[in-house]
Order: sequence, then C-alpha cells, then structure tokens
Amino acid sequence: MSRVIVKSVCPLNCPDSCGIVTTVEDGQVVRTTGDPDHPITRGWLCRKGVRYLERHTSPERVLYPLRRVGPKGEGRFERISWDAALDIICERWQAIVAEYGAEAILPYGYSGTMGVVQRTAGERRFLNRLGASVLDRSICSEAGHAAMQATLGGSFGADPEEIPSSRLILVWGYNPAATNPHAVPLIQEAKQNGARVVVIDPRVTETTRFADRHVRPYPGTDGALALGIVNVLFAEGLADLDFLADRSVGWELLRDRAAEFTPERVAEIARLPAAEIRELARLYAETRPGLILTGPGLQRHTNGGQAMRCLLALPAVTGQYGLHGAGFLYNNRYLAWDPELVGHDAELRRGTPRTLSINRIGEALLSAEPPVKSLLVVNGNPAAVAQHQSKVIAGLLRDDLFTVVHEVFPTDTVRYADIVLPATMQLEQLDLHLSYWSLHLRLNLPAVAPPGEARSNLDFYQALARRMGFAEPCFRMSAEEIARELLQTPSPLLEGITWARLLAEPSVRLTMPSRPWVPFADGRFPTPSGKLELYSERLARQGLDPLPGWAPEAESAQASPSLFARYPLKLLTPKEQHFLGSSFANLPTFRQLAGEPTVELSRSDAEARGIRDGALVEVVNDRGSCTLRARVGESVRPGVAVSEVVHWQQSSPGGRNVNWTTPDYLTDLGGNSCFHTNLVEIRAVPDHRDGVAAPAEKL
Ligand SMILES: Nc1nc2c(c(=O)[nH]1)N[C@H]1C(S)=C(S)[C@@H](COP(=O)(O)OP(=O)(O)OC[C@H]3O[C@@H](n4cnc5c(=O)[nH]c(N)nc54)[C@H](O)[C@@H]3O)O[C@H]1N2
Ligand SMILES: Nc1nc2c(c(=O)[nH]1)N[C@H]1C(S)=C(S)[C@@H](COP(=O)(O)OP(=O)(O)OC[C@H]3O[C@@H](n4cnc5c(=O)[nH]c(N)nc54)[C@H](O)[C@@H]3O)O[C@H]1N2
Ligand SMILES: [Mo]
Repeated sequence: MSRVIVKSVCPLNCPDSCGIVTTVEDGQVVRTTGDPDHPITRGWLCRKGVRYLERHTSPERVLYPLRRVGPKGEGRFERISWDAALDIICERWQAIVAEYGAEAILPYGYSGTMGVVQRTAGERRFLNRLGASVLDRSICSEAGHAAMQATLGGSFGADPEEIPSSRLILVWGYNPAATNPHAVPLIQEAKQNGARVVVIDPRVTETTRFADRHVRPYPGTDGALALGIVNVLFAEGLADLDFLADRSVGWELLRDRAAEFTPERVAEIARLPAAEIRELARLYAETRPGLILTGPGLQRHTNGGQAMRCLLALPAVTGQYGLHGAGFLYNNRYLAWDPELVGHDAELRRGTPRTLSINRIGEALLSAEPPVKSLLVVNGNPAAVAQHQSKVIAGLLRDDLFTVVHEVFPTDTVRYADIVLPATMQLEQLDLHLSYWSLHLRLNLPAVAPPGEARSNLDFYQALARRMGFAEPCFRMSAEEIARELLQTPSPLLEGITWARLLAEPSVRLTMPSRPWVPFADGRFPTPSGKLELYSERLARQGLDPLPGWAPEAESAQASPSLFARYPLKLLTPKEQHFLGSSFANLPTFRQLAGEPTVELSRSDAEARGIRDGALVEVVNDRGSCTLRARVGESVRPGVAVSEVVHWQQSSPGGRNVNWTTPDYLTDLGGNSCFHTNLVEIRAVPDHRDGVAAPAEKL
C-alpha cells in the first residue's frame, strides 16, 4: 500500500482558511484532518471541514461536459466531449463579439474557491484579453471595506491572534461560532483571561450562547446605536480628548452630530432601553483594552457602510487604536497581490469595458444596454445566492442568452446552462491561499488526480484561451508558475517568503513589522491627512455624508411607511452553520444537519398571524414569495424574522428559496449587497406536504 500525506487548505469562503492534512492511500483520499501545526486551525476542523470528504467523493459531482437538450430550467443534458464543448462556446462567442462586441459577454462568480490562482489569476487574465464586461464583485463585504478605507485609510485592523489580550469583546452583528469558528477558542481564551463578551445581534445565535451579555437592537439601527454610545462618551467625560486631538480629523463635528443621538432618541430607533445604551457606553470606555469584532452580516443593509463608519468611530473616541488587545477587527486585507501579476492588466486589457454589479445580476440580464448575450458562470451559483430571484430566473430563462457554467455540482444555476463543464475540487489542484482575516498564507498541493474529465478553473480558462487564439505566453503558465510569479508582488509583507518556505512550513505568516502586531501603534493612519478621518474629505467630494451617520434603511417604518404598513416584518437571512453560501446544501448529511428551510419568528408576531410552530408559512413581499416552515419562539425579537441561508431552490418547497424576497439595492458605501434590508409579511398556509393538512395536535 502506498501512503502519502499532502498539504491542503480549506478553499471555502470563510475567514479561517484552515490548514488541512490530507492522507492519500493507493491514489484515494482516505482522510482530511485539521493541521495541528497551523496556528489558526490548531488541529481541528468545523462541522463542514470534518466531513469534507463527503463533498469531495459525492456521487453527485459533475464529471463530464454536458450540452442542454431540454428547455432552460429543466436540467436535461447530454454528454459531449471537451473539444465539442469548447468549439460550441468559441463559435458562439466569436459570433457575439462580431455582432455586439465582447462586452456582451458577462462573467459571474464569487467564492467557489478562494485561492488566488484558481479564483482570480487565471480568470482575470482570460477576461482581460477577451474584453468581456467587468463584474463588480461586491456581493459580500465591500461596504465595510469602503468604510475602513475612508476612516482608517486601509482595510485592515487587529491581528486575530491577539484576541486573547482583550478584556472586553464586542461581537457586533457577527456570528463567529457559525461563520468563523476558529475565532471562538481565541475569544474563549480572552474570557479565561477575564474578558467580558457582549454580543450585539437582534437574534439568539450560536455565539450569544457564550456571551456575558446579549444586546438586541432592531436591525439596521447599529449606526444610531453607536452614535448613542458616542453621545454618552462625550456627555459623561469618557472620551479620550488627547487621542482625538492628536490623531483624528473631525472629532468636534462627530461630537456635534452625536449630540443629536441622545440615549432616549436611540432607544426609540434601536428599540432598546436608554439605560442599556448608557451601560454599554460606560462598559466600553472603562473595560480596556476593548476590541470590536464584526463581520459582513452587519453591513448588508442600505445604510451598512455608514453603520460601519459609526462602529469604527468608537475605538477612536475611546483612544483604543494602536493599543494591544483593542481596536477593530473585520476582514483583513493587509496584502494585496500586485494586480499586474494577477491579471497582466497592462499586457492583456482591451479598452475599458463596462462594469456591471454582481448585486444587479437579474437587472443586467434583463435590461443592460448593450444587452448581455452570454453569461459565463465560474465559482458561483446565482440562481440560488443572488438577490431578487424573479429577475435572475427571468434573465436566465432568456432564449437568446448563451449560458456556460463551470461547476462541481448540478446546482440551480446549472439547470439554466447551455453548456456545463466539470470543475475540479480543492484536493485536485494547486493553489495559494491568503486568509482574509488572519495573517497567514498557505500552499495547497494537489493530492489526487481529477475524477472524470474535471478541469481546474485555470485549465478551463487556458483551454478557452487556446481556442480563442490568444497567444500570450501567460496563457501557458502552470498553476505553480503563476503562484511563484505572484510571490514577486512588491510588498514588505512578503519579504523572506519563498516557495521553499511555503512548501516546508504549515503556514507562513506575513512579514509584519512587529510581533505582537498592533496596527496604528505609531499613531499614523494611511489616510490623505495621515490621521484617522472621522470627517472624510474624500467622501464629501463624492457627495456623500463625510461624517459617521445614521439614516433609516430604504425599507423601514421611517423611510417607507406605506411599504412598512403592508410588510411589517424585517427578514434577516444570515448564514447556516452547515452550509457555505449555497455549497453543501445539496449533500444529504449537511441537509440533514441543517434541517429543512425555516423562518423563525417571535411568539407575539406568530400569534397575531395565527401561525403555530412547525406550520408551513408563506413569506411574501412585492418582489416575490417562498414557502418555509415556521419556528416560533423567543430567538428573534418581535418585528424581526430570520431564515438561515442558502438552501437550493430545487430542494425548497415550491422550488423557491428566500432570495425570491431579497432586494437588489446597493449600500450607501462600496456598492454592496443589502440582503437584510427586506420587509416581508408572513402568512400561514395549509401543510400539504403529505397530501393532507397536518392535524393541529401534531403541531
Ligand atoms: N439571502 C442571502 N443570500 C446571500 C447571502 C446572505 O447573507 N443572505 N450572502 C451572500 C454572500 S456574503 C456571499 S459571499 C454569496 C456567496 O455566493 P457564491 O460565491 O456564489 O457561493 P456558493 O453558493 O458557495 O457558490 C459557489 C459555487 O462554486 C462552486 N465551486 C466550488 N469550487 C469550485 C471550483 O474550483 N471551480 C468552479 N468552477 N466552481 C467551484 C460550488 O460548487 C458552488 O456552487 O452569497 C450571498 N447570498
Ligand atoms: N457556516 C458558514 N460560515 C460562513 C458562511 C456560510 O455561509 N456558512 N459564509 C461566509 C461568508 S461568505 C461570509 S460573508 C461570512 C459572514 O459572516 P457573519 O457576518 O458572521 O454572518 P451573517 O450570518 O451573515 O451575519 C452575522 C450576524 O449579523 C446579524 N445581523 C444582521 N443584521 C444585523 C443588524 O442590523 N444589526 C446587528 N447588530 N446584527 C445584525 C445576524 O443576525 C447574524 O447573526 O461568513 C462566512 N462563513
Ligand atoms: Mo460573503
């Protein structure tokens, strides 16, 4: 028997970016375990990671190229060869380019795999050379990044490995126990060192279970809540005026703005007791060092960018930037790969094609001018994860749209494809992974050969490039050559980081100037003024509010009273811990662990609507509707409903998931998605699951 141990990285869109040790026996993967020597993974994997092999070896995998033989949406295909598939694609594209220009081809994708080679480099090079429309991929976290850029001058904050040094941790609109599991032991370590943990979330989560305190604001009001805290800090002499005077710009203006946000006014907006706001402000000022931990969930509201600006102001007002164990931690972008090395932009780019937002994919397919004639889906599942599904599905059903999908599984999107191509999975490809949270870099090496005729994203793009006659040498580079090329990115953070070290070490930490690494310890911020910009001239010039502020969400009692009268429940759709986006939601074990798609609502809201726990309900607004099973209890506050995501449409009742209701607004900063700005009504429907209405006693 031959036995090999291979270094792998979990490729999922998760901050942890875990080190995996893969055991291969006789050419088969027999085990994947957490790397004990990886400083974040520390030898254990999450509920998805421990069962990673079930995904890898699933009999549902797409193994051969397919051509559609039935109507779009039906999912009937016949097997064809790679050569035939590439011929069909290139013929269609050449005709489209001749008639409409290359901009008529639109890529779609986000986070199927997170390595820089397979996710980004191969793709960007090909799309540059093709001259396709550019996809603004701001579905996830860009409002927060824009807020950080404006305030701090860069999208980076505390080193997660320093969490244990905090004495107060505000976990704000973020659910790490489900979405960033390896943050939990670090938070627990802080607790053992005496830290208090406050979770600020409208609902009970896996994370609130180990919190010392749970503050439950009404969604979309966090900006007001943070300004209420700023109000108290100034009013009670708890603000660090020396820090503000030395290191920030615009603090007097912020103080004046916050004067409007008295605890009494914020209490009404956030539906919290005024006393709780005061207590929170005092606790935050007095329990130092205090760290704000937040995630992308919080900013998926139309006012999400400004909410993040308000949160970012709190460590400034209390003088807690540059302090070990304090500050702010969201997603970290310390190292940016050189765009020239990633996409060979200067060499390959043809003109300046238009940009279309990923958050308006339905709109793009239905009404972009000039029209989108072909959609190329790689690393994404728009027919499940995208907002405003009535538009997305109508777009995908267009007869004159030529849709190509490169996938691992027969997803909802695959059902609308003209051509389907089989993709490899992580254990079959080489890639380089930089965490977007910790400061670690790790190499993923192929452990086994691809099954069937699966090809990696890079191989797929290179095959397309050859067929399209693109002769540039970069289209012949191997994954390893590309990874080595990227390491040439000019950055002090990569100093001393070599291919040999990547091969030898379980993870390579970015070369930070010091350890412990405490950002902004020198008092300087990479903003235009060199100071922390509470007032941002750059935002002012763009016609945006230059100060952290709060305005009601686009869908709310204040901003849209007549809509609110018809749809009084705010629906949040946060992440299910056994899925990753829509990944895993087709696999039997994970579906069983997650359970069927549900909507949680409070007892009072349920009673007012005659809804019992366990009943099937219809969730509806003007965009669309879906059917979910009601869970009634106290896990959500009145006025709020919660449905965890992302279930596939094809396994949802009536073939529709919750994204039939979610909107395609863009955030105030960063052009981000706004999944949570979503007013709905919920109605009881008879349970016809087994052909008969469920008897009342059973519920
Ligand atoms: N209602 C609601 N919807 C949401 C969200 C929400 O909070 N609420 N969150 C949004 C957010 S934050 C995000 S990031 C998006 C996530 O959206 P996506 O990035 O689209 O995530 P996935 O659903 O995981 O889809 C990725 C697809 O890529 C495929 N894949 C995996 N590896 C590879 C590979 O190597 N090559 C190729 N070609 N394909 C591969 C997977 O099988 C999967 O179908 O969802 C968004 N949707
Ligand atoms: N298991 C699992 N892990 C994942 C993912 C997954 O799908 N499954 N997805 C990955 C991706 S793509 C992302 S972007 C991250 C997201 O990571 P998180 O940001 O942690 O995820 P969410 O569940 O979207 O949102 C976190 C919390 O924000 C709360 N929230 C929503 N609106 C508000 C509000 O207005 N105010 C406050 N205070 N709280 C609010 C929700 O109730 C939720 O509990 O997770 C990543 N990790
Ligand atoms: Mo995301």
